[in-house]
Amino acid sequence: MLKRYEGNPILKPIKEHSWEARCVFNAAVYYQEGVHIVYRGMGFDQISKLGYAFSRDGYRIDKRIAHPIYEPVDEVEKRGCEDPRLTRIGDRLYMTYAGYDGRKAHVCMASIKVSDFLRNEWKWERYGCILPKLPVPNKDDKNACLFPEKIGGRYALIHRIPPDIWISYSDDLRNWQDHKIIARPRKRLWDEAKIGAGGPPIKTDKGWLFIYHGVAWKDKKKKWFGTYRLGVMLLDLRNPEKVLFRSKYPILEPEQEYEEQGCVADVVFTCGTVLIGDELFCYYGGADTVICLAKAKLNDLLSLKE
Ligand code: BMA
Repeated sequence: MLKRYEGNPILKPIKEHSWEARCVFNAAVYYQEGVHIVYRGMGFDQISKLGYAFSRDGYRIDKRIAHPIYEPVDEVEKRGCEDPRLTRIGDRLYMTYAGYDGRKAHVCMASIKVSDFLRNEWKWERYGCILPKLPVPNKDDKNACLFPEKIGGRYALIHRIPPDIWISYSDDLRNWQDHKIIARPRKRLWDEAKIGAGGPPIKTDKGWLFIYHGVAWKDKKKKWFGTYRLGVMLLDLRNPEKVLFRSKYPILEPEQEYEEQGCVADVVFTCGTVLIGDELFCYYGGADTVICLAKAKLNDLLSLKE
């Protein structure tokens, strides 16, 4: 369903930059006169930091900053800031990401004024972990993304406590409540083991278009996770807890060498898409090692049946 760009990968690790010498993957994207890419980079210390690149046409990289633009500060993220997602609300960009403390992942958030971001002045406001009291304790919580507008008067956040996708609501973006499961893995399908968000949902007249990742078990013992694939859901505009459609088949799965071989084999994983004209540009990590692009016509995604 998603068609790969022939020029993939669009970003690779840079040996000379220790913080991104081993892999670059899982990127947040924001569109304004081009695609702003905030990506996860990792060196041989295994600590993830976030880098920045810009592409005017969405394909070719015109600018890439040599140093990280965001790195661990808080205790909860001391072993890495992972898998960013960007959502614009008003004149600010909100970045949700997984803070890793060496043991567990936490949903963390930061924000920045759009004008500072565009000037590459990294004046982040940090919120730390925004979901400190989980409905299910002692589990990872990650793969969080914000809806771009309030729903029923409140901010809404999608996140993943394994193996399910949850939603939570807030009046002030700091305190979150009403945690509910909106989607679960499906037995004997490509998303049987665990599921999680792709990028922030995109508003369309048919509903919220929501790309997600699904993981299969490696074998029948159901002990180890296997292949990561991407699928699509359509969520009700006024009540995103209602899943109107969920693809039975993946829209992208590892097939190319750069998806099958790398730091983690058999992975395609997205943290963000942008709409350019009538096409959805999906930026994704291949085998947790490189950053790639695949596209589809928005209407084709919306008219998927099964
Ligand atoms: C998930 C996350 C992603 C990664 C994926 C595959 O748990 O850590 O960052 O791409 O595993 O390794």
